[in-house]
Amino acid sequence: MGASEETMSSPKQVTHTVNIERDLLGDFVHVVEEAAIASARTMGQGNAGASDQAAVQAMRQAFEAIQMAGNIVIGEGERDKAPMLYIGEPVGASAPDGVHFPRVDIAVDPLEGTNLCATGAPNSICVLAAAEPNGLLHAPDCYMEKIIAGPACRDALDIEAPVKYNLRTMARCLDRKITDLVIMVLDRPRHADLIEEIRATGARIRLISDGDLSGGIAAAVRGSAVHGVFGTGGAPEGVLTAAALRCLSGEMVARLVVNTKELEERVERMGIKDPKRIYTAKDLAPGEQIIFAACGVTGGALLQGVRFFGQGCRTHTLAMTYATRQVRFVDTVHMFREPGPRGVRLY
Ligand code: VTB
Repeated sequence: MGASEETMSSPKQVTHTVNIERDLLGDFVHVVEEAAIASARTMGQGNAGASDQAAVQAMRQAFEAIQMAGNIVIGEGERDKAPMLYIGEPVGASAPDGVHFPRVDIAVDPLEGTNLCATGAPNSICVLAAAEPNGLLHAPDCYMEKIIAGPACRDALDIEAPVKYNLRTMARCLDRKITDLVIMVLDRPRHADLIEEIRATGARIRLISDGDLSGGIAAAVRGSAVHGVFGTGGAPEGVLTAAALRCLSGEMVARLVVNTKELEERVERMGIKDPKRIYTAKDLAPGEQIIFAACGVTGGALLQGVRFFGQGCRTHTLAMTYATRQVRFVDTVHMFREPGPRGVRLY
């Protein structure tokens, strides 16, 4: 270990030389792994609330060991509604007197796709994003209209343009025919017109019952067999998607759906001046340092689910950083006890 690294390991020095990505990535991988293991134990039991609860508790507990002054900016809800991981909750280990841990804003979706987990369907994941203070938009818990695609479509899509225009552009950017595109859309009545418009272009559609966040990440990773995500889903999921897309250099355009007086007031109270503003990934996750971590609960397009075996389990995590440009697929064997005669498998 070099002299400078030794200095870094002293908590007293941390505030002077904060590097969130380098110092906290491993800790955050552990957090999503713990949440995934806990919720995976509830897979298929048909109780989405219990699956979510398991993830929330495990995530909250894992945060307690991290040397950081964490602040939940996107979480389970407002303080009066969510006992844990509520918006504004401080998380992290308590610092000894005179020591200042680095300040980190954190967005969590402890279990994205609670119904997917509860029914054993693919693509449920445990997710978090972290950045320096104000590095993630404090989005209201409302809907967001989104178009998400990979790096080939950077700066090319327009949320105000017709669906046909965006699909043509995507096809051109990806150097393929529209009929070769696969577009993911949440299967909801509100998307009936959108689905018709996509079908009319000849593009192929994959309807999903939940999880436009994991779909959005998949769209920005080559080989996932998804080229774009269109439609309206959660705004908090939108911010998490944006954090991932910044790390993957993907394309995202989005707009909040503010369609009631109450929402208008809420959005204004949150300091959002123009509710019709069109956001890019950078607007939603403007951080200079960003960590994104997602661990598979049930296997899907991008990540394998948690696999339990006699003495432990195996998890699959996507862990990325923005400034230091790392994309890690982390395959972890968690041994609950000393491995028996079968030991550890290669994969
Ligand atoms: C959206 C979507 C999520 O839940 O929030 C959706 O972004 C809820 O939409 O990925 P509805 O109100 O139409 O059910 C997810 O699918 C899962 O959290």
